[in-house]
Amino acid sequence: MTNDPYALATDAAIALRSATGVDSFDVALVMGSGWVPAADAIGETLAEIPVTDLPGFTPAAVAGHAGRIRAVRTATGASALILLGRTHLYEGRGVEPVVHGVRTAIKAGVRTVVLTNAAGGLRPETQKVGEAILISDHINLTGANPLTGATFIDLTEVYSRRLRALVREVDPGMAEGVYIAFRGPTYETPAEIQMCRTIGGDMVGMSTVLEAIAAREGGAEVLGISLVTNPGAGLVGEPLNHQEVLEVGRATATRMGELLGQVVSKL
Ligand code: 6GU
Repeated sequence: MTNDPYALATDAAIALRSATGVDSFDVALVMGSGWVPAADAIGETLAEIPVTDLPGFTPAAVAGHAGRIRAVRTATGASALILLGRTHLYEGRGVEPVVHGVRTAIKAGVRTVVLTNAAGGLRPETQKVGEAILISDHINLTGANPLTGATFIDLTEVYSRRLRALVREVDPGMAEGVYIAFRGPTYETPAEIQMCRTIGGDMVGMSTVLEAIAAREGGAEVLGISLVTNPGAGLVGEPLNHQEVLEVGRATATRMGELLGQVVSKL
């Protein structure tokens, strides 16, 4: 097996084509924790395989992160690749496994990448638990970057204005916000949450930003959506618990699946 991550993604895309019988994909959706049930509303399943059937994918390390890839045909005839679960930087395998799914999707023809996540809310004054928020921009505090060398790519519009406007055609009331990513796996301290508010964050999590950068490098348009599962530490209420985060995600998943299905059909 190659140790060039781009060649590995090409190999995975070839294996993906033969495993699913789909020649080229239009859109990829990465379903974060709690978002997996939303996948069912996006279209008719053509094939589903464990990610570990493809070169370069690592088994899911955390409960609630399924680690499967589904090929779907939408009502409008588009082919979608749904990644059920993702690899996180906090798993300690480095940055390449984190972005391998997005790179594979792009090698398989994808020009649109939808990244979903479960996030902490930094603005309990205006946000509700269970609310889905469009990501307008990000602040990458993971300390990592999927690119190396003199790849000075522009990140002025990582999260496409056009795609955000498409979502608002379906759900005009959806708010936008800036997503801050930490490496994890710990949740933030109350002081870190205060810092996030001060520097302009609206949501906080442990994913998405590296995949978004890899997608932009690959020339894809990116849509990001956070599901607010709880307020950040110290803002209000009880301390955080991973089980609660998963449960809140499940409750809104169906509604989000319908929204994503409608958005994908407008691409
Ligand atoms: Cl409060 N922080 C982080 N980093 N990730 C989260 C979260 C908080 N809530 C859900 N996911």
